[in-house]
Order: sequence, then structure tokens, then C-alpha cells
Amino acid sequence: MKLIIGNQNYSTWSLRPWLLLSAFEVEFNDQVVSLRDDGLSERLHHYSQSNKVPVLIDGDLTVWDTLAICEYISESYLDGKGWPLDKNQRALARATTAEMHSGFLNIRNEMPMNVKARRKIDLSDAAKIEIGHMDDIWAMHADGAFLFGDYGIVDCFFTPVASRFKTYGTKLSPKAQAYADRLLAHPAMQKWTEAALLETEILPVDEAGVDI
Ligand SMILES: N[C@@H](CCC(=O)N[C@@H](CS)C(=O)NCC(=O)O)C(=O)O
Repeated sequence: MKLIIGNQNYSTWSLRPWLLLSAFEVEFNDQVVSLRDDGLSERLHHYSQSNKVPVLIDGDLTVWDTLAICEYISESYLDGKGWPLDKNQRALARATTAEMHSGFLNIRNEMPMNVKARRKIDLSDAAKIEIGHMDDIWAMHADGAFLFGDYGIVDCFFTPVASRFKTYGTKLSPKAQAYADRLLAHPAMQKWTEAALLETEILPVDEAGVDI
């Protein structure tokens, strides 16, 4: 099985299924495609009609879009353990994941993931409101080790945000910060971080803020 991903320093969507596969020790190879501007669509079109990463190739099957990929991994390789076992908890975990998948646009636009960097950034009021909402979600559910108990898809979805908050020094409540720290300390994220730190390519579009 192969997962096509973007630059590990920058590609938030790629990170999510990579974490799921790594955390659950599913065997896979990854292949990095540079997200630099020139010829990007053509390079990505080679793997999927979506012209985006991540893309999962499992035998004859090609699956694109992070959430669909994570669902496929959970069903095919984890016996459903990507989600909580309890039906109601699963519904909430799915709702929370879907919210991340389609929302938090201001955080996503204004705070690009940049694993290597430590920056100061000016944020819009809209982004600050989203950070407050993110803090509420993390603090509300994060009594266990992870958001719904055991590590799962929802935690993979929030890890890139924890990375962004570290890069830009975002202040969180103690409970939310403790959850963010657990996400970043997870062995799968440590492995991704090591790879990201070795990358040398700079994508200007994802460089925001000023060095501190
Ligand atoms: N909704 C898609 C978004 C994927 C996405 O936007 N990926 C970015 C990299 S993180 C990409 O491929 N960008 C290339 C482009 O837009 O041309 C998903 O969840 O997989």
C-alpha cells in the first residue's frame, strides 16, 4: 500500500492519514510529491483526478481525500478502531472530525503548518474566534489521553492544528494545551516531525509571520 503525500514540513492533509497508518502500525510506503508551484497539477494528476494529496493506492484501488482515506484504512485494516467503539461517542467523534475537515478556514488560511518554524503572526478576529472554539473542543473532551479516549482519526485530524499552534506560539487553556502536547508527543507525530525537519524545500506560499 502506498500513500502519496506532500512536503512533510507543510502538508497538513497528508499528515492525517500518515499518522493513522503509522500509529496503528499498518504497513505502507510513502512517496513525497513536492507542492512547489510549477507543474503542480500535472504532477498530482499522475496519481489522482483530484490533483491533490494525500492519495492512497491499495492494489487496484485509488482513494483520495483525507477523510475518505482514513475511513478506508479504519474499515480495511483497523477493524473500525479508527473511531470510538461506542455508537454515540463515534457520532460525536465523526461530527468533530467533519467540522475540522470542512471548517476552521481562517486558522487554515492564516496559520499554515510549518513544522520547522517558530513565528510571530498577526491574526484576524475571525481566526482568534476559531482558536477559542478549538480550545473549547479540546478542553471539553480531553479528559482521557486523547479526544475520545484511545488515539484515533479525530486526533489525527487535530494534530496539524497542534503543530500550527506550536509554530505560532498560540496560547491555550491548560487542558487544551495538555491535549495539544500529547498529540505532538505521539510517536507517530515524532516520526513525521523528524522527517519534516530534514526537508530543505521552502514553499513561499506557506511561509507566514516573522521569526522569533
Ligand atoms: N479535501 C482534501 C484537501 C487536500 C489538499 O488541499 N491538499 C493540498 C496539500 S496539503 C494539495 O494537494 N494542494 C495542491 C493544490 O491545491 O494544487 C483532502 O482532505 O484531502
